[in-house]
Amino acid sequence: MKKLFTVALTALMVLVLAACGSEGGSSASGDDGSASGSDSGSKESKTIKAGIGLNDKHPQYKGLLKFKEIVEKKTDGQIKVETYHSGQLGDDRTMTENLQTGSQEVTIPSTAPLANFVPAFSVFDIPFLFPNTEVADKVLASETGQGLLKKLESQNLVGLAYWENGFRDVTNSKRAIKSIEDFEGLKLRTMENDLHLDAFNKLGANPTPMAFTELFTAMQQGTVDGQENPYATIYLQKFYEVQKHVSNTHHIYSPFVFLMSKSFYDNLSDENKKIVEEAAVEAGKYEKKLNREANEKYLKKLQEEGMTYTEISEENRKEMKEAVQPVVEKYKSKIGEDVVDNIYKEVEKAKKETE
Ligand code: KDG
Repeated sequence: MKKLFTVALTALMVLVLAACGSEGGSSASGDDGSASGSDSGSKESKTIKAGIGLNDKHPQYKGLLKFKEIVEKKTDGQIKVETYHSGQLGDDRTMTENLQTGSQEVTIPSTAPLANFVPAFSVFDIPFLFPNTEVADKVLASETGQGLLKKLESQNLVGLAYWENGFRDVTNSKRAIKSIEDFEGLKLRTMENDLHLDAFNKLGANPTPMAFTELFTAMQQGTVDGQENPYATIYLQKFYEVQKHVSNTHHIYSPFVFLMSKSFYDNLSDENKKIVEEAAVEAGKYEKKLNREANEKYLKKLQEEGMTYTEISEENRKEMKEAVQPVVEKYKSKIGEDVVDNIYKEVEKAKKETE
């Protein structure tokens, strides 16, 4: 009897030890972040800290949530994406510097502030460069457009995709903008970009460069009379609460660039590099779709919120374009003669293909 008890106890202890061993194994593989518990292989467990300047209502943030969904699903939770909006991690310049130092992994600025890191991106600040979104899409997808993204690598940045901010329109609290004369003396906030500054000087305005995160307060306090952004931003950031007039100047088409820290990207496995690359492109298509739908419907909503809309005639728009042409010549060498010449060629090619 006693022997039987000893054997049973020994068997029980073996079973208990075996169970501990496997739990230890599963918790060990769980530490690798292999949520499915599948063969761990060389699993990597990383977190992407992603921040933008616009708020959580904007298509840009919805696009970022789509990126998060795709990456976390395709990496089986190995890579987690933390999302931040409304400048919680800083303004565009600060967040881009965060990527360079490695304290943040993703941000999605407009090309205008990005030109402070890679001057060639100022090519997209050439006023009236793109006549419509069809031409913009083709040029950004062209060898010239994609080639610009490569220039980011020298700044410890990786440009994974172009997303869309959109055609920019002027708002202000003083007067209707119908012709070039109406810009005279207007205190207009511009993005932190010298070409924008010079262009609005040429139009007769009194421009002030300012981070996006400071803009609403500056308009509220009258530090600036006006600003320029796409309708979606004007509406979703509630600029109608502090601005009276909006005009369809459509003076610039702003791309966003989905930026990743190069030091982070380089340390990803080849499989996960492919996942983040494809996720940035797929989420960008989603963001562009939402952004175009938003820009279609929000001008009407701005008027419903009490803003006065003024249509710019083609003749007056042509006069504005002619007035700022000398600025383009001035910045050609800073942007790169080849970049400017090639982008104009791509625009002409895209115009022919979309006529
Ligand atoms: O982070 C969002 C900004 O990059 C974007 O809104 C820039 O259009 C812009 C502006 O006016 O600053």
